[in-house]
Amino acid sequence: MPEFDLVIRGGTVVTASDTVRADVGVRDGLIVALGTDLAPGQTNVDAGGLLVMPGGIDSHVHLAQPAFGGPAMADDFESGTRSAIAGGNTTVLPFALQPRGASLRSSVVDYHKEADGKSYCDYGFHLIISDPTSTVLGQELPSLVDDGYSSFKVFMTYDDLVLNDRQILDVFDCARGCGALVMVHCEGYDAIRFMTEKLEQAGKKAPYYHAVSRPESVEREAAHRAISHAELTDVPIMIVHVSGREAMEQLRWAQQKGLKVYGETCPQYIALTADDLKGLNMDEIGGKYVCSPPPRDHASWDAIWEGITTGVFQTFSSDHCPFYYEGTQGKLNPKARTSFKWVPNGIPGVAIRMQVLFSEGVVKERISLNQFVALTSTNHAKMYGLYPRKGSIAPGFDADIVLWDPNRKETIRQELMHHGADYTPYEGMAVTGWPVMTILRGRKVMEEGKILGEPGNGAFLKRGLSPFAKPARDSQPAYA
Ligand code: DUC
Ligand code: ZN
Ligand code: ZN
Repeated sequence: MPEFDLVIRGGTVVTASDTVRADVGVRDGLIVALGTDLAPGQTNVDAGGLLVMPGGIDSHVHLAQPAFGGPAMADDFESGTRSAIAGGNTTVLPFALQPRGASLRSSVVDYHKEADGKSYCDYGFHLIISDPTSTVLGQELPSLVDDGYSSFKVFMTYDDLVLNDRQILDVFDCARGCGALVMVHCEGYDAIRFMTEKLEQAGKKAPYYHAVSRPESVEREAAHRAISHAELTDVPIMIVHVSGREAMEQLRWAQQKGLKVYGETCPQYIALTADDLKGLNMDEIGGKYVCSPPPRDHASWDAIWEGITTGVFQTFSSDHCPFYYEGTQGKLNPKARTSFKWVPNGIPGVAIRMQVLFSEGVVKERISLNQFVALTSTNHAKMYGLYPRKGSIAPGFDADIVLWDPNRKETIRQELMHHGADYTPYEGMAVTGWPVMTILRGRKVMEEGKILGEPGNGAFLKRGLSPFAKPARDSQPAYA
């Protein structure tokens, strides 16, 4: 009987801290050895010329989320996680959403039904809180955190999700009590409604005006408000999908003040611009790029890189939120043709997150290989209570591994995405660096673009508390 089930031989192992030539030995789904000249395994993979990195962890994806009467999402757990492994990911964290008036616990039970037996990769759930009643805050959240749902998301906009300031403060205070990390969608609801009404009155209804209706100031104001509320309640927060300089500088300001404010950014903020929303002559093609916050401009890309390279951002996620383009469920649905405000917000990206960061970051020498691993895997595991099970290559970790060809030149194309959406907003983008094999707990699930895994290979991850959710030692809110 060979000592190892799998040996990955002759590659360059990259973690968030080290880059070494080593073989990796896997047994029973775990990494059990790193060394040179390991004995042959039952299966042997030649990784010569390849990077051997922790599988991607995408801590911000939306799959099979309730549509509130709007167009349905283009990905369920099956297609969304298939796309994830095609892109070199082994874990995703989507959101169990509480519709207003519903119990959070029953929303989680329903979301498990969506996921059970369907996932190609491992997954955990964040909780979206849209109705923070006293039962939710006093009973449901503490018990859900104990059960492994250790992070929440709150929204500062959207009719069906927006929380007012008092509700945000209550959720923050609750998170502090139960040790959960709160992710915040920072865009100001009233400012967006005002802008939308004014733009529509002026006849400015094309998809491009989605970006005009949510300028950077709207994101900056909300980010500042969220930071102030986090300071008042003395609770760490994670500001997600930061799009440009204004919000990035709010994060940096808070971090320099010593507040525990963490940041996430995404491929759309270094690879797309608001001009993409113009389509051809302000036509409907621009709907393909409608997401929130909207993509900005080239100067904003520079600001996002400044935030990535100086450590303002800890995680690089896709915010994969796929909708169809064509058809009655698509971004081109009849209502959406009447105004940008009806175009569903969100774009697919889980299959290209890592390639975009590698190509724009590592290949262009903005970040090191080790920073790349931190931003796409290790920091997600640490931030969301999955470390030290996920996020590195060392004995004892799950054997979640991506083999990466750093020299492979590819053009991003719809047929490589394996997602449910009928388009990719990155169509035609040239990248260098591509995942050639994805290994989930020791099992090959993707090789050279072929999906080898099956729905149901992925397991639910009960997460621990985030060490990042701990307030600074000895700190207290003034009311404690
Ligand atoms: N917020 C997200 O986090 N994802 C997609 C749409 C949105 O507004
Ligand atoms: Zn959001
Ligand atoms: Zn999102």
